[in-house]
Amino acid sequence: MAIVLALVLVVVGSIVFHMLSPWWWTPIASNWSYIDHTLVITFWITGVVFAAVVLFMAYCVYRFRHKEGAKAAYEPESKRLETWLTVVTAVGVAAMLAPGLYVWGQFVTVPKDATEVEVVAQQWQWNYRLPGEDGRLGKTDNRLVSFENPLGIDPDDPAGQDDVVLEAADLHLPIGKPVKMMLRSIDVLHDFYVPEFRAKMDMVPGMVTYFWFTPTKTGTFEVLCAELCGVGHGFMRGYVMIDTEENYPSWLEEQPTFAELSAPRQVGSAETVEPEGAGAQ
Ligand SMILES: [Cu+2]
Repeated sequence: MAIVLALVLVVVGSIVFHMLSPWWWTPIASNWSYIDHTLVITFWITGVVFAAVVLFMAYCVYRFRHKEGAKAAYEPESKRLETWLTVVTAVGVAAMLAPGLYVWGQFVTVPKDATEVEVVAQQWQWNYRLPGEDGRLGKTDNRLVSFENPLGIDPDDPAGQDDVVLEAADLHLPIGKPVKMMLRSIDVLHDFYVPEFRAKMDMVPGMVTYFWFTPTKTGTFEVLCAELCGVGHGFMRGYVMIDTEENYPSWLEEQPTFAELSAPRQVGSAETVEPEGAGAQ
């Protein structure tokens, strides 16, 4: 009887904990409420199956408890039961997978009016690149990455000259505008994750992964790396600020472009020629 009670308590306790849990997801700040719906569907299906299986166990422990003289019947196969279980399991698994595939299709189908925003991960910081006035991002190549050119932007591509470069800085985005997040890594695997946007994706060296979303709330949202990427992984954090449409342009204007960042550095390197020569003596 104690085991029966314990099993029932596990079910009731799990449901109560789920309902009253303080560890619930953050308020959503993007268009991806679909992601939440898929999670709720999964919770329902796994929750019902979990409760049914454990309660069935409790029932069996009680109903078929030891009785003097009672003998267990040996029935290794039951076609009816197997068919029934196979069908129910298949339907349950399909019901969990189908919504995910449906949402995934939308997650990577970028609307035409989305602005391209590049996220460049490295050990252990977040860099970003926004298109300049031409609305296009210039070409990049990881072989061009250097101290002067941390994002590896191709200096020969005119489209890249006006690109806004944010090195280890916070990203700002305007509210209500769809953005295509293009994810790159210049060293190891990382994963761009903003819980409030219900969006995350791996960043793989040598390729560009992407998803899109529309910010629906202004505010400051934390960026986390969701892929163990070395000793600094836990400190690989940043912020995305969602600005109002009026505030956004004033922030954008103040950010440096690739051309601006390259120019003073060339002057700087010319100036350092003399001290270098002096140092050699
Ligand atoms: Cu990382």
